[in-house]
Amino acid sequence: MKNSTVLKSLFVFLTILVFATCKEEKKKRVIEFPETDLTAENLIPKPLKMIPTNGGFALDQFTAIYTSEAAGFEEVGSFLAKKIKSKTELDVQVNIDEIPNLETVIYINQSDSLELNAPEAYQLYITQDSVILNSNTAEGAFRGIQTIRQLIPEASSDSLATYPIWTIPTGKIIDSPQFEYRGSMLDVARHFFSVEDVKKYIDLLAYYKYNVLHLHLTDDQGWRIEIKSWPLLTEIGGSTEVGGEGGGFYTQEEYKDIVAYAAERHVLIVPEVDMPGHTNAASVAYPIFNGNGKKPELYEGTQVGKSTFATRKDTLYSFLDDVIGEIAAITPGPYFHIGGDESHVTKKKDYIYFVERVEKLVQKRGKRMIGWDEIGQADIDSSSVSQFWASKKNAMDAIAKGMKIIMSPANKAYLDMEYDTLSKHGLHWAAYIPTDTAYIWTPETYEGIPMESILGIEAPLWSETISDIGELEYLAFPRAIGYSELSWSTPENRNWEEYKIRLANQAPFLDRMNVKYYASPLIDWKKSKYSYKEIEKD
Ligand code: TNX
Repeated sequence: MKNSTVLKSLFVFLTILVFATCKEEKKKRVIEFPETDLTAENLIPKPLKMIPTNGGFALDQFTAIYTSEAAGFEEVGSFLAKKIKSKTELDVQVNIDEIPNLETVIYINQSDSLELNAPEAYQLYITQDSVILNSNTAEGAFRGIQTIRQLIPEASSDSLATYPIWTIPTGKIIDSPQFEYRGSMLDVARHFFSVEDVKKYIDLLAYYKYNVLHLHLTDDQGWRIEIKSWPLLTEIGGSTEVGGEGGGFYTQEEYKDIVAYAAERHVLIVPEVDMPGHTNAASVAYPIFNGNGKKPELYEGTQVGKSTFATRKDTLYSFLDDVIGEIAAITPGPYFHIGGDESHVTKKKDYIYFVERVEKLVQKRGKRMIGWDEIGQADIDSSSVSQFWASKKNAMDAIAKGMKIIMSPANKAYLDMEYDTLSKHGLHWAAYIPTDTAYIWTPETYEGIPMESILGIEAPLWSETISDIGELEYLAFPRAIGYSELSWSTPENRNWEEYKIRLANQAPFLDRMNVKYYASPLIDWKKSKYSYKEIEKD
């Protein structure tokens, strides 16, 4: 930051503080806060450290937001203002020139403090008069405002003043994520989900401080991303889905719209083209690349492991160079996922040859390759990433190459597994995963994968059994909320008995967002529109 900018923000900040202090006396006369306890708030994921000071900050019609001028901070302030508006109806102004009859401020400040050296670290200092959010980066500030959103009560306390006040407990929060990669995956290939559905999922993930949405864009049943140089991929390959209910695909403009929407929420999109298995839709569009010796036909079933590419054809790699090139060009994030799972009809040596050649194509576009754990069998670079879903041996092989691991063990982290035998949707080939099982495990030590090799955690949502947003929400929530805590919070800060109370208190938020979550009977939901009994009835 330039010196003049530093001075300017310091000036704004001091003006606000002086102003807020002058007003203090008046306010104290008016507002008598009952004792609060910051540590008892229903924050998910649980912050690293909280120090309560038992007072109250009044969010009300006299609150304004000020932000640092550093890149991205004003946007974070405006995002918070919008969310405050939708929760409370308050019109909180952002960076207004003239300080009006102001009582309290939320100041979102860029700070170069070394204590905040992780890019997503933030600190919150909440007093009677101000909420000061410090972070090195706009990304960290964005995580911090999720905490502020969660601290704003659902209802105002109208007895404290003649106008409504939302009381935020005072104290200090020092927070920073345990893992840098905190993701969920959505399979838009088995069933297609609209841009609007994907945006809603991103909104929900961002609220719980996720920073990655991995989109499984292609599979046997459908190709869902426009490739301008190979138009039949979507024209033919995107024409159907599991059950034959229509299919669909994203134009590049729509995909860019998703990427931009995610970026505003500091969420990265990781695109996946799943190959050389899971390629039936591509082969129907362009049969010259088919490698299983059968005439490819559109597929609307749910079996896996029958398709493959002709891995020894050089033209295949020119085709994939185009595909990877076009997608990489509209994906600002550092990763490109090549799938690589369940290539049961690809000979092992052909599989390895394929993965090694495709890795070069990904690197040529300046991206890091991610693949399902099978890719660990190939001779690939330490910069590539293995997504551990089934085979510990494959994950260990990847680690031996210096690769990082994304933890997605199917029996713990798969959002498409049924909760129990009564589940309305889902599969159970890996396990039943009730809400507690999804939470009570330790990714840090799971299966002996060393902590220093773990890039993060991802919860994949496969869509064989779900075809609309309500069904998606049924499988994802509440479990995705638990995975946010597993990937953000330290093991010492996680405890099922205590977590389940914080989870129960997510019901008003989920209801307000119209999320049709599974109201697990293990949770004493605070106030749920979708009670367990209702679910049993329908
Ligand atoms: C396995 S997990 C798959 C997917 C299925 C999923 C269903 C993985 C890398 N492959 O093709 O959709 O099981 O749970």
